[in-house]
Amino acid sequence: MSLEKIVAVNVRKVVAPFSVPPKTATGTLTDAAMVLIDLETESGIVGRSYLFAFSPLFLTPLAATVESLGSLIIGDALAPLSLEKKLRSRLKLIDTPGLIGLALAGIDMAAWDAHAKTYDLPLAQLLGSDVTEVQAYNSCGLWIDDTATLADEAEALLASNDFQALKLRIGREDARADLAAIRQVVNRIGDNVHLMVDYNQSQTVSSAMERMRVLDNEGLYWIEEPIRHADYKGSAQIARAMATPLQTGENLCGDFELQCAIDAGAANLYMPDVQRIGGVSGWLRAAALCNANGFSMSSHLFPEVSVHLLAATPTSHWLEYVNWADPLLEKPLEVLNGMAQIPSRPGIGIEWNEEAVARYQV
Ligand code: SMN
Ligand code: MG
Repeated sequence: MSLEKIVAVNVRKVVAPFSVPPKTATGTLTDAAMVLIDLETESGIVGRSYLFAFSPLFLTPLAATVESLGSLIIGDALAPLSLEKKLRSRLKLIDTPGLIGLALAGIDMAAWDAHAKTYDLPLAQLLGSDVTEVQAYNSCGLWIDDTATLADEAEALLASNDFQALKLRIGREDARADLAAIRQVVNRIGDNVHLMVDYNQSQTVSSAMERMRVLDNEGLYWIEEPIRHADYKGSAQIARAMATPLQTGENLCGDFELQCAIDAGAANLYMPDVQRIGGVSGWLRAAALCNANGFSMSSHLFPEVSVHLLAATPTSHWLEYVNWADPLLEKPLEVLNGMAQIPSRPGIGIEWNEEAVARYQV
């Protein structure tokens, strides 16, 4: 069987509304600014993926970067690992952090989607897994916001699709306000539900150490990114001092950074983000490292593709469920009894709702 040839990499920019706009201790998002990628092959197979630009301000440079990299693979065989190797070797001198890294991941995901479609298999099955569902926590709310309504919000987030786990954003100016928020939520949802909390890198090593002494006794499932993500040494110091697992990884760019974090003892749990870790190809290398080093691995955002990847991850832990791409999708990811369902259609299962894309395209 000869491999399909790539004939086009098409890119569109959209700005869609959030159902509840994300608000963290270190930044607020107003709209979901996304680059939609359609990678076409000679026989008409279309591989699809999307990237988050975090702000409409970065949509144009991100889309242009995807287009530039896409132009380098026109006429190439649809072989995701070989495409990735070629593109990365062409980028040695400029290096691949920032937007270039995101663009590479977007192309990689679209290539894997098309690759799985050529074999008529869901991506999880193409990767060799027969897993059909993955445990998910609802990350669509509990932003760092008005504490008065947090408990009601937590209850509503659990009730939708019978989730058994939630994530609360913390890092308020006054540590006592975080504690009050945590207790409000826990009092309402009870001990059987897992509550994760996320500082979004808002603390210093010193302030985190101080706050941990209090939060460590609250029965939290994990404490995420207390300090600046690249300070592996500081993170290790905090992880050693607390009994609650320290979770990090959404900002790791590639398996080498993951290895450095692991070597430093930066965390007890890792949760790579597929657009930062290097797409499907990068995820698979990260999954191998987590397995070899004995770390449970969760996902960050991008639930549509992450559900397939966690199915193929030896130390699979939790899928972060967000509905941010739902307005643009023909068939949004389904969650039943707190379990994200792997679609049985070929590829990742992303199909654009073209009417919605036209409405939100910029
Ligand atoms: C997060 C990341 C990006 C935007 C909003 C919130 C958060 C998470 O760190 O882990 O979901
Ligand atoms: Mg986070």
